[in-house]
Amino acid sequence: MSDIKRYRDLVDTLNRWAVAYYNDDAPLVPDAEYDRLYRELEVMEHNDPTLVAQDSPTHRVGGTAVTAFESVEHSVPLMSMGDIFNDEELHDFDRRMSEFQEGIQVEYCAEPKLDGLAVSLIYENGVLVRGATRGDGKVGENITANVKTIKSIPLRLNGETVPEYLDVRGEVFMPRSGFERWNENARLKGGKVFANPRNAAAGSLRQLDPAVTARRPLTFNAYYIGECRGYDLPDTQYARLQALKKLGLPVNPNVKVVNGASGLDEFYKDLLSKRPALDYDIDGTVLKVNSIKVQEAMGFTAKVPRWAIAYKFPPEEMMTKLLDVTFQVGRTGAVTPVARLKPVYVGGATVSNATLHNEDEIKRLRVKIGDIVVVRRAGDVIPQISGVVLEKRDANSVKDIVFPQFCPECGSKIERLEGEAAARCTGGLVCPAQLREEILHFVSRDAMDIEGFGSRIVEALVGAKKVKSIADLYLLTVEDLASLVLDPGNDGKKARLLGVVTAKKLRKALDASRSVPMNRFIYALGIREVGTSTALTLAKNFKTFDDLMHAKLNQLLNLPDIGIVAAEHILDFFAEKHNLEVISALLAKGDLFSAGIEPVPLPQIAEQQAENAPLAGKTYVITGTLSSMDRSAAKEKLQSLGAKVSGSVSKKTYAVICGEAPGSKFTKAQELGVKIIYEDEFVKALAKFGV
Ligand code: JCF
Repeated sequence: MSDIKRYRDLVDTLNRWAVAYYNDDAPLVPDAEYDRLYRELEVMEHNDPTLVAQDSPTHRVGGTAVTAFESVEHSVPLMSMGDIFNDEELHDFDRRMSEFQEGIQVEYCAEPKLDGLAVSLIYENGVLVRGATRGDGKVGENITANVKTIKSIPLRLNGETVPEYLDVRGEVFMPRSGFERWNENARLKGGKVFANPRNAAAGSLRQLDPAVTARRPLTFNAYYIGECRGYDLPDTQYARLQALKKLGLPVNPNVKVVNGASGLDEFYKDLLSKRPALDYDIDGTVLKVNSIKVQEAMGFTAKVPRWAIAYKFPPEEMMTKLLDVTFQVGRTGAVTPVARLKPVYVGGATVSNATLHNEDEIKRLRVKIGDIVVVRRAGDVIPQISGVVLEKRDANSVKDIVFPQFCPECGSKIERLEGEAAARCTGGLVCPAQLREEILHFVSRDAMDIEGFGSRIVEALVGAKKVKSIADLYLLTVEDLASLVLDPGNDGKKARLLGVVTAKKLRKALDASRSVPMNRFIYALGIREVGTSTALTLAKNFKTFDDLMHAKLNQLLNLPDIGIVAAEHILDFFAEKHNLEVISALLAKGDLFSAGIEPVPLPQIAEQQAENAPLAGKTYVITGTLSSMDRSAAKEKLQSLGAKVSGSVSKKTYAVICGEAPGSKFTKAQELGVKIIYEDEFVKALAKFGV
């Protein structure tokens, strides 16, 4: 093969593989094979620079830096769109579209509205020759070298027949996962931290040095054809997007054809509910009349197409005033600063409190009381302060946030351990806030699910010192409960007695909660780092609660999804004398006033089949007398590494552990050719795994 032919072949192959990898999520070859051909291409280009093609994947890493971007004119302007914000405006839009077509029910192509930067990409005979920013719509900046570094943008279009000329428009954006990874790394290494994915994408795309752009995790979705020559395009918006996809251009997977205002409304609501789970930011939906013929007939106003509209979501960020900061003590003693805000409507709800997380976050934001702050509420996530509008700060009327040194609830010293973000109240048992939160967690729906114990009642129980631990809940009599005085809540309710009716309900709820699936009981204990899913893992892997209480470090570490941090919290929890007392009180049975909780074991996962355990899937048999440990200890150690231990040898036996004076199992193993491991080897091997 001639050099030129081989070169062309390499470029085409690598580009094809890149599309499969980045756009179709379906790698055609292992990474190493891609790397091998890529290196061959690099060598060829190095030896003969005249070979270098416009669509060479080596452009992906960024070429030489420029001092300024060149201006380029768009032959067809990049449009913006009108926007609407509510149902009424949606119906107005649909009515206009319908009236244009004699009142028929209109078919629409509905898409997510991506929150990135609009770009135009020009392909000549299938080769990417120019990338440009939107600019003012008529004139943008030439960012060809930068867009070539974006892996999901094909350098050459796919297929036998490609347009002679294609000007395709779409959005460049940074996926949330990439944004978070980037920022995490930047915080660690002291690099540039971005405010949000949109800023990150904008900053990354306008780099004069394309090598910088190449390192940023950008991606692209195509959504519109500005101009196309020498290619038969289908006659609906939706089909055109599919055509772009066939050419190798990435198209958003959430695009749909819907009918009428009700179809648009349903699409909008569905997308709004999917929004938190998407890996990219969207700020609404784009709704287009699907028929291209109708689009062309309707045309444009001075600024925007008549046949499309952006139906925006309620904004997730709004400005408001930070009135004060208070400090809340959680169940583990963690002290959380809470921003008290002038109420503001954001992300579909009125917000008057937001978390400030911890002391470091306050420092990072440089926020002061009296500042105008940006409140962010995305999905059902707790509202946060995402920034300060320094522009609006009046230096005379702001004051510093002072982190307390003593617990606002019990006066104990607040400590911050090295390497921990949270400061904690050291009060433990004496801190009413910790007990209150512990009880609220214990009774909550995913835990013991004891109905009726709201924050007002729990506050009163703790305040009146009627309970000193979660176990005391079960000792409460109807009289104890009925005589509780409920303080006025901040909901305007007056102080009053709880009363017998409610008291009886609560007592009944307590009694009904005794028999509880083990995972809920584990979760209810409030062990740090043990959420519902970890609790479930523990319950499935320990036969009894007692087994869990006596678990060893390596047993915990062998379970899926349990890391060293959670494992250590679990060990610490069960090593704490007070916790053991509370657990023993919770499990105590016998007289009328025992709590008598009954954790019901879950069906066991077959003897520790944890996938990542070192001996998972292997069956061992022990024979003879071991001198360094007894047989049950050997069995436990093997099981803790994920092995199965069986009493008889078969073809399925992986190995036989052999001590002094072995019996018939030894001979059977020899007959079947099963591996035999003698005690000294066995002990050494165990030591390697730290058991
Ligand atoms: O996702 C977007 N931001 C977006 C912008 C999607 C579209 O389909 C667009 C657009 C801007 C103009 N379509 C046009 C015509």
